[in-house]
Amino acid sequence: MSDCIFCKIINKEIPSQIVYEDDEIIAFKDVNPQSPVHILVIPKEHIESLNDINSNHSDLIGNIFITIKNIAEELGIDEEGYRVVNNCGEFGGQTVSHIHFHILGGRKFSWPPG
Ligand code: IU
Repeated sequence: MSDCIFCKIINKEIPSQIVYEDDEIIAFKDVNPQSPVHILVIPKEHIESLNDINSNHSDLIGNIFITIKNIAEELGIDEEGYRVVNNCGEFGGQTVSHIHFHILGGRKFSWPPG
């Protein structure tokens, strides 16, 4: 999608600090980190939100979560633990309309979220 900031990151029209990339997924450092480790994992396909996934995306979503686990291992946050967040829609706090999964680590988080 031409006016999507994350599509521009995927297409390298906007620079980002990429930590992982394959044919269908890219992961990069969040520009406004909320924890010592804050990575965004996104599909290259422009899917607006969790509301827009369907059974055709089953493999993609599975691969995203395997990628999340692998990145957590590579960044050394797997043993102490980390948080994976998807914000969906206005009440969920979604600000970028291209589905993304936050990996947050390097500090202890509280529950429930605000
Ligand atoms: P949210 O779940 O939609 O609120 O998260 C969007 C995230 O995208 C947020 O943490 C931003 O800091 C991050 N981000 C980014 O990393 N690079 C950008 O160019 C933009 C937002 I715009």
